[in-house]
Formats: sequence, C-alpha cells, structure tokens
Amino acid sequence: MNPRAATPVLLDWQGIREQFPILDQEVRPGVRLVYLDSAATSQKPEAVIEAMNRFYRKTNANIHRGVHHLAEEATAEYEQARMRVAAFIGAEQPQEIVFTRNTTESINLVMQTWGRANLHSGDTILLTVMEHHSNIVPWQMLASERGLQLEFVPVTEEGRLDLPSMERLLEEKRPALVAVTQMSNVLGTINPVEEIVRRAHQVGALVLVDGAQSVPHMAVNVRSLEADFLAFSGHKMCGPTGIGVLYGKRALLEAMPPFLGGGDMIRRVRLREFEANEVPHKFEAGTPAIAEAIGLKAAIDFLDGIGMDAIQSHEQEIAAYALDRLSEVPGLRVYGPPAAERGGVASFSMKSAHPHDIAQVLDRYGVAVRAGHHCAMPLHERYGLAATTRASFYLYNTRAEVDLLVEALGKVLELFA
Ligand code: C6P
Repeated sequence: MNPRAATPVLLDWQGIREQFPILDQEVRPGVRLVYLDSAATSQKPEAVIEAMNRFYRKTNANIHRGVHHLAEEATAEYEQARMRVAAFIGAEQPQEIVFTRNTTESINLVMQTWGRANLHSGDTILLTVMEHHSNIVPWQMLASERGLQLEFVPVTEEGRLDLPSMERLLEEKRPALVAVTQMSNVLGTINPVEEIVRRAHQVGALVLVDGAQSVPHMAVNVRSLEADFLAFSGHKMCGPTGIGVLYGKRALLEAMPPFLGGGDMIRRVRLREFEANEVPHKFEAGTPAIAEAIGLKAAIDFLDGIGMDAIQSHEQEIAAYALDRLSEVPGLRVYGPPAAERGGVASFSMKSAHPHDIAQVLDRYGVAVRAGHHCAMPLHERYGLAATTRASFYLYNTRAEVDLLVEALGKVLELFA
C-alpha cells in the first residue's frame, strides 16, 4: 500500500483513455461525456470487453462439472482468474480467494459464517463513522440477533479517523472484530490500515478491510497489511459487474462454516447431511460468475500493465488539481483531507444549490457525477448533511475534464444565484 502520492510516472494517459470505448461519445448532440462517477462504477477497457466476448464465443461451459474439452477450458480459465487475483493482492495461496458477487456479498459472507460462528452476546465490533452501509448494516443485523455491541470510531472535521479515540476504544472495549474501510467513498480519505491492523491484533481483534475503493486505485498487499479479510468488487476496477472478491487467511476460511448451500460447495451429500467441500469452493455454491471472473482477470492484467503506483499517482494529481479548481467556486465546500491523503474523490456542497439540482445541471453539460448520501448516511449526518455531490476520478480522467466540471459549476451558480 502506498498512502501518499507516488512519484509521478510519465505514461501515455491519453492512449490509455482511448482504450475505453464508452468514453468516446456524446450524451446529447454536441455534448461530450465527462465521466466523473468511477467510485460508483468504473468504465471497462477494450481488453476486458474482449476477454468476456471471447469466452462466450469460444469457451463457454459450466465449470468443475463436465469432463468435456470446453468444461475443462472454462474451469482452467476460472481458476487462473483466481490465481491472478491472489497474485495481485499478494495472497499466499489462491485458496484464500473466494469469488462473490461484490464487496457487499463478501462482507455479508464474513458476517453470516465467521460472525455467526464466533460472535456471542456482549462481544464488541468496532466500526467507523465513515463506513459504507455495506460495512454497517450486516453488523447491525448480527448485533440485533446476537446481542453484540457496536462501537464507532469518530471522524474529525477534516475527514480523518480520530485515531486517539480509536486507540481508546480498542483498549477499553477489546473488540472481537474491527471492520474498516481503507478508503472512504465520500471523503476519499486513505486510512492508515496497516497501523490499525497492527493495533487491533495486539488487543486480539480480527480485522476486515473494506477495499472497495482502495484495491482499484492503489497497490494493496494483504501480506504487508496482515488483514484477516479483505473485500472488494470487480466493477470498480475496470472489471465487470457481478464479480467480487473475499480474501481471507486460509486458516480462518478453513474454520468457517459454509455460506450458501447447494452444488459445488459439497464433497458429499446424503439425505440428511452433507460434507462441505474444501476452501474456497465451500463458499461458492451454484454456478458462479464465470465470464465475469475471466473479465476480472483481464482487468487486473490491464491495471498491472500500467502499474498501481502510477495509477494512484495520476489520480492524486487529478484530485489535487480538482481541489484547487473547486476552491475557486464561491460557496463550495469540499469535504475530506488534502489531496496527498486521499484518492480521486471529491464530495462537495454548495450554498446556493441542492446536490441533486447540481448533478442535474452538470448532466446538461455531459458531466456525470453522483448526488445523494452515497450509501454513507451516518457520515453525512456527521457533517449535518443529507447529501453531497461527488466527482470521482480514475486513470482515464484528465485535467481538461476537471476544467469542464468547474465550468459547468459556474452555470449552476448562474442558475441558482
Ligand atoms: N460504493 C459508491 O457510489 P458493491 O456495491 O457491493 O460493489 O460495493 C459496496 C461498497 C462497499 N464499500 C465501499 C467503500 C463502497 O464505496 C462501496 C460501493 C458505491 O460509492 C456504490 S454505493
């Protein structure tokens, strides 16, 4: 992991951008698309679209079942995707990679299996106020079922985790689990997860890291993080929707009960009992997202080909430029820390206009942003807000697009003055 801006790398960013066919279009006659909503979902390069296309044209078959040629090829490609994911995040073994639908399902898997088996009345789970609903609601569900305590690390006015409070909560509450996002989808804050994991382990807690916004944008290595679980989604990292990842340390995964019941997750079934399959298949019941796993592998090949440090550095450069330019807009406040401590996300409010109105006006100029609570209502409440407008950047965005955003915000000012 590289929390700060890496050394700028000179790459052909325009050439990289041109590999994303969707970006080359007008949303209305004469209005070019400016896509600033990659934190919601990223666009896909030709290589990913082509890998999935090729699979359906040449290799499509169900996996782990047939003995015929196509079934064997499809199985091999699916398992190669698993190996590629393992290598990408520095997992020791591919068995530590469970394919899910998305980050949300990965976190729910941990809640339903590890959580149900290990958490009991009176146990504490430590979360933070900046979590996405996916890393709050599952724990609320388990807490009400089991009588668990939920504690929350506060967020400072500047958008950082309040680490002295976290320290106190770790010491006093001795949580069984700490579940924390590595990068906020609203503030862009990159949290010091390596340090958090180290401290949590010292008080005997396991740590689940929500990597939905970090894994697509920076180098994340589970061995240096030492996280027990890491959850992320393919669709935010140039891959397809419908495929997500749960990394878990092998010994933990081995000890966890299965998740969904059905085909492929079993070794043997009798009328009144079953024997679970080995990891990771134990957690992958039914026909999985085969083409999507292959698409995810292509996405990782694409990202790695550029280099995660170069991608992070490019996005921080765009984010720094965006923060500068946005500071010129009267009455606009951006939430979160300085550019060097954040990824490519800028959520803001304007005195004169409602976030949804801002997003609608921006859309007239082709600028795609997200407005709302971004599935982080408690964080918005922390700032006394119901909603913000969010611009989020990825490797294909340019300074010129930031200029178009700021220009369109000028129109918002004219309209709502
Ligand atoms: N955030 C956003 O616009 P899924 O939907 O399961 O792929 O990812 C859930 C999720 C979990 N954690 C964080 C930090 C996230 O940002 C997200 C998804 C999107 O901000 C959609 S709400």
